[in-house]
Amino acid sequence: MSEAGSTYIDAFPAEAKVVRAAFYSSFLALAIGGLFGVVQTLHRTDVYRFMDSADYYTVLTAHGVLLAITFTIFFLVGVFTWAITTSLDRGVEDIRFTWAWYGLMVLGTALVAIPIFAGFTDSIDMSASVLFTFYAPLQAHPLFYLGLVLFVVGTWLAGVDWFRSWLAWKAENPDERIPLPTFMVLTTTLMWYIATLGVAIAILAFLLPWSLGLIDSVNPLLTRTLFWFFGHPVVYFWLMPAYMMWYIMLPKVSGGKLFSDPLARVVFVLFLILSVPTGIHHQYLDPGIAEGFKFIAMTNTMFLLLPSLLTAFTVVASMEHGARQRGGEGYFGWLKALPWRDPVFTGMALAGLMFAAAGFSGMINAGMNINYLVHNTFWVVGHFHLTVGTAVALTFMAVTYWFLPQVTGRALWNRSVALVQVVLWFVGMTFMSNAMHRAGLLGVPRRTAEPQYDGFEFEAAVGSVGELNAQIALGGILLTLSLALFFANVVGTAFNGKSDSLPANGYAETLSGSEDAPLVLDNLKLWTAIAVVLVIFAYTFPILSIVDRGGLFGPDVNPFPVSLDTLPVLGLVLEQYVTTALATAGELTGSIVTEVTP
Ligand code: HAS
Ligand code: CU
Repeated sequence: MSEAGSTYIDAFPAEAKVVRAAFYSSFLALAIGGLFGVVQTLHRTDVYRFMDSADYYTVLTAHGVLLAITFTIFFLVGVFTWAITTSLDRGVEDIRFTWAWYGLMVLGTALVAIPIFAGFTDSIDMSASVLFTFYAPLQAHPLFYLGLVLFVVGTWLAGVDWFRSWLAWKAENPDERIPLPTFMVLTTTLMWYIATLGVAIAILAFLLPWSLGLIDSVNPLLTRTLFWFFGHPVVYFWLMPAYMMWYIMLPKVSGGKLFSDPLARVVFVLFLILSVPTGIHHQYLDPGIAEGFKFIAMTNTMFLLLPSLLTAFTVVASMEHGARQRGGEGYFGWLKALPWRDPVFTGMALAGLMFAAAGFSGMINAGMNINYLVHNTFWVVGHFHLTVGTAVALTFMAVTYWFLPQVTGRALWNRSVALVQVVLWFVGMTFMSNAMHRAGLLGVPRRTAEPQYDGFEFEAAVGSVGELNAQIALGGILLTLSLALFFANVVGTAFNGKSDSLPANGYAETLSGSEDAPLVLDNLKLWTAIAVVLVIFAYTFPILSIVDRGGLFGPDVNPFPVSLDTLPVLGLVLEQYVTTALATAGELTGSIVTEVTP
């Protein structure tokens, strides 16, 4: 680790610039995406509507893509670059390469944004209102897919950069264990490489050629399945950097040490192995995938709870160790000794607390039968605002208060504002996501601009739809206020004077260190091989049977939005239905008559 007293920017000035650029890119996405968030809550709840409901889906796409993809991933590539350079104590091999992958990610984002924003105006003949889950039959302008490809290739090259650093370090330190933060970055990157294969195939083989008009149709179930092959593990791509912070930063700011380095390694290995072969748990309600395959995905998902349960134990144990170092006592009394006035600590602790609730709603989603109750309802939206919207986003905001001085050399503008900000996020999210979960149980649908139907009322056993809407809108407003405070601190810090008395760069030490971890844990090749085998087991047969029945390029499926040409088709389908129904009714009556007539 770098010498005591020096900040990250002192030790690695060139790298600090890239990390800072990545953070600022991430915050820009957070600002725009966050603004769209409050527009949506107010629109859906009918508290304040100023846009056409048809534009809701363009807003939703921008909100989802900017927050779930741009904000999270730009932030995490910054954190990972910091983690690699700090824990290996060496700069990147070639800073031009580092800027190149960052530049590619920026270019990709710009290309994705153009068609999304063009969707707001009719004067530009372009749109990409396909939501964050961009599978067929929704179709976007080719620029959207092209931008996504460049963005993902940028992240792949970032991974190459991190692996290069590690290999160079390993050549000089052949007998040393992989430092824990580097281990976490490498396992996460390997998981990401496997996961993104699904989305790369979906885009390059199907969606991009389809939107370019090179092929007439695609098999929607196939592109959905390839999307979820990536769409589930991407959530761990967001979570694992947040976990990294809970393992290496939270114990330090709690005043203690990480309870167990070996357990942390086990957790990241489990994520590498199990994140991908579970994606079908997003497709329990998709006809065309046999129940058996769904059952396998469910079983894998239940095993995947294990690394998070281990994390809950290890991280809370580390916090307790910190609290006892600070004089905390008793079964629960130690909680009081934690540094609750420190926004970095409090933000992360509240994010963890929320994630405990998020884990429960995740377990409910994961149960095949109970999923039928919540799928496509507002419940799911509640779930992912606790996970990516709090466990991840709040952790990222909290650690920003630690990182900003490290990458700018300036003291944080205002710690009290930071503390209010993280608490406000927690409170806002408590209102919003709790009400979203409850609304989902009443059957209120997700992805809908106007969820209320004419002549139909959702019935609430407790409270009312009005009360739920009020909580959702209130929560959304508190979250927006919280974001405003966050940006005040980011901008205020950027304009603060340089400071000489900043905390040194570094992370938590361990109670039980890498010397206690079996060597096999560092065998990345072995874990990757097992991960690949499990993916082959989980996906080969479902994909073969989807292609077998629906064809590689599918039946002739028209892209949405549906044009009027489809109306005659609908007429034909209806006619078929009626004829078949009449015929069946005729046969049935016939057989009943034969049965009752002796
Ligand atoms: Fe999920 C849907 C199942 C975790 C994100 N999920 C989604 C969607 C998103 C998402 C975005 O099985 C919607 C996608 C869409 O648009 O359709 N999810 C799970 C399960 C987990 C899980 C089993 N999800 C996440 C994470 C996400 C995320 C993490 C983002 C980062 N999810 C599902 C399923 C669906 C789904 C189905 C499909 C639903 C449908 O029908 O559409 C598990 O990984 C959760 C495990 C977590 C735990 C909690 C452990 C507790 C900890 C806290 C420790 C406390 C601390 C603080 C540190 C077991 C680690 C202590 C503080 C003190 C003061 C003491
Ligand atoms: Cu999932």
